[in-house]
Amino acid sequence: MQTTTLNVEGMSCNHCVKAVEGAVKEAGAQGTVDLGAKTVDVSYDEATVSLDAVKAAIEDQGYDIV
Ligand SMILES: [Cu+2]
Repeated sequence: MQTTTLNVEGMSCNHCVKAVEGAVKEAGAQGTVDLGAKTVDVSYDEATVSLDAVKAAIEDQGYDIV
């Protein structure tokens, strides 16, 4: 299991938390948003999930990874 922290701009409320965490989950990973820190802790199995796919899923929701 691989863990990484992404810095994500544009998250402002619980709807954003749900959108981002849901997108990460759909990409096959687990995400935990920290709204105050503007970060997403992502856990994933690098054998089956690519971090690029997780990032793309978040960006597809309209958020920017910085
Ligand atoms: Cu929001």
